[in-house]
Amino acid sequence: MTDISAPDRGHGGETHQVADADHPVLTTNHGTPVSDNQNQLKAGARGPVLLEDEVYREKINHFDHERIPERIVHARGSAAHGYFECTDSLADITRADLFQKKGQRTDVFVRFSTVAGGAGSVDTPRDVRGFAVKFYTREGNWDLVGNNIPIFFIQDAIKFPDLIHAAKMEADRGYPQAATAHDTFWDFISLMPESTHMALWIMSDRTLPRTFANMEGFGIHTFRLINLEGKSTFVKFHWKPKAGLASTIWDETVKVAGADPDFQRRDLFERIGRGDYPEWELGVQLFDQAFADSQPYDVLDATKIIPEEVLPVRIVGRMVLDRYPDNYFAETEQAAFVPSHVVPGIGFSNDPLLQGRLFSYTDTQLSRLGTVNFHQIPINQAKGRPGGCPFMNQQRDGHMQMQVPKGRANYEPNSLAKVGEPAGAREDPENGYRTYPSQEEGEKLRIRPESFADHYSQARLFWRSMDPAEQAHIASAFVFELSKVSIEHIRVAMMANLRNVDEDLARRVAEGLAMDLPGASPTKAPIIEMAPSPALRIVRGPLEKHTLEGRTVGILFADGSDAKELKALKDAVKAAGGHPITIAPKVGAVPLSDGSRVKADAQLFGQPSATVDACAVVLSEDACAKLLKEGAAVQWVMDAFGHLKAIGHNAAAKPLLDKAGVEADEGVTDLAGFVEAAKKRYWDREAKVRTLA
Ligand code: HDE
Repeated sequence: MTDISAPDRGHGGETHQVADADHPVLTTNHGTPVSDNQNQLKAGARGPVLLEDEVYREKINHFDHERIPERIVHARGSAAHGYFECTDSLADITRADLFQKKGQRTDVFVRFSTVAGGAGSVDTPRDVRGFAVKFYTREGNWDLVGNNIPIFFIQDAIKFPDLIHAAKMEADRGYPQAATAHDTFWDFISLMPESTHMALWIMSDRTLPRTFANMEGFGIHTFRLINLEGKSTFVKFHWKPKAGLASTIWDETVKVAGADPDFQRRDLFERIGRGDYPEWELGVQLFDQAFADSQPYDVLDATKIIPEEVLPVRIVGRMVLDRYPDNYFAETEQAAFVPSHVVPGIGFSNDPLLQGRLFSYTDTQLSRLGTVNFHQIPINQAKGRPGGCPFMNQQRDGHMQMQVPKGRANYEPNSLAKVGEPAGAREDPENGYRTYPSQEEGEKLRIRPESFADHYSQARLFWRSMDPAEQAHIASAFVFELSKVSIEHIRVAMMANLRNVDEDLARRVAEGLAMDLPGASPTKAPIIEMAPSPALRIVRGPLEKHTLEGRTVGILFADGSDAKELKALKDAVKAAGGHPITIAPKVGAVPLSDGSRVKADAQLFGQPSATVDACAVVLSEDACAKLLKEGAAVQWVMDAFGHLKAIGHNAAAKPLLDKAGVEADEGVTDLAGFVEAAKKRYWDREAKVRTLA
């Protein structure tokens, strides 16, 4: 019988050779070489397939089981490897290995994520971003599992399932995916005044980060650092992005979601690929009980910040991400972050949100990864020392056990050494992990402390710390989200809460919805006036960086564009540290003014201007005349203007700008002034292009 697929495969009929690294023959999982990976085993060429076909059965059986349960929250994530370097020793404050010596490096694996959407959802919804760091220290793994916002929705972990159920797609209809703009989310928030502060943060530009490299990260809770003498210092952790804080405009982020659902994952991959390594500084806010007692909020309440102006952030290290994972599933998906995994020198506070998390994460790994041996998966191994940390104990067996422990010593203590047999590992009272012996006493109670009762003062602090542009974004975001709420009393309840934050905010939201302002909701504690914290701003804030470094510049060109102009522009963008992306109506070969033909990096329809940080248009008069009739080209420029980006153009491109409604301002420039102009956004333009609340 002739096999029509046979000529494509080698090996058939050759001398017998065993599969090995030099002869990488396809095998089954059990090592049997495979002769044919194209056809099932059949009785006759056109006959029925045979159940005995192990090659097919094993392949499809493994495929059927490829997926594991996605994370119940933070399912959509992207990760990278890198290192942490201590830049300022904290040896007097903590004995944690990674903070001992300036210059000391510790490997890390970092996973960024959105919270509400499933693993296949888009990268750019309005959502909190996870910022989880696994430090492979020499004394075991420390997981600092944080977010890009320094506070949380709730004060007690027992409310977490309710929060997440309310935020995810609605139970009966199965939508919306990765969005908070729906009834059940705002119903829950409106009934939980403690989440008002977080509601302000998630309506701000913080939930629309431009890229992962442009986000801050926070440990959120108060933790402890413990030194060799056993002294404890309270600490809050901060990650400050070297690339600067940067966010997108709502309209822009919606368009990015459509154009490139993987926008932030792709950015991380490409950024690392071109050596533009994302980098953060690690900062700490250190304090003692006396400081905690002096503050008008409880440092154990995760809905509160300690303003940086009150307690400055001390920079103690930097983190560089310089390697993209080799395999998404093996590393990013199987990475198990567990906040209870700390190392000697780091401990917990009594924050009831943190304490609740200390149980949840190990538990979730068991359902997600399916075994108590998840620490043996390569990405989760404690590998802070060459050859791995010497982790040894008497825990044994379990699903997917990968280790083959030797000898009889599977219990401790034992006296097997006396007969010359290996005795296994022993405890180390001197150097082993010691919990800080804080004094605790009290009645068993299921209550919230009085010191957690103030839900509005810091929401007000946040609102009043914002730049006017950011305030307009927040008010407009509330209008947008509440307009998607169909049950009217939920909107009313939310506005009643907002009245306790700021009258102007509440009025703007009510006007935006064309609804009457309700009376303020009752408060359980007096609202206090706290000094604004400019450190909380993105727009015109201390971390807004005017630079092209690490940023992308889209250059729209077409047939007949001036070759010299194009080259000079690309060179200038690169010289300023930017990444030029040339975009043309056809990608394969674009004829230029000098007769040369160049490839474009991207096609006009596939790379809307929302996907780049600054925009330039270099056209010939003929091409410009054609593009005036091309909606995608007009939209490209219109969006660049609407998203407050710099637009550089040559003289021939001017009619396209006119058609797109571009008005002259500081950010619209000829090509000579473009590179300088491209380093920032033009917030003052916003009033011209949209009506904000
Ligand atoms: Fe999480 N969270 N969380 N969370 N969280 C999970 O663990 C949980 C909270 C955070 O990239 C889950 O492995 C409870 C705060 C990140 O793999 C789960 C509470 C903060 C990630 C879980 C919180 C976070 C998670 C789901 C209330 C910021 C993704 C999958 C007490 C400080 C880590 C998993 C990654 C993931 C529980 C609140 C950050 C179910 C019970 C506050 C970045 O265990």
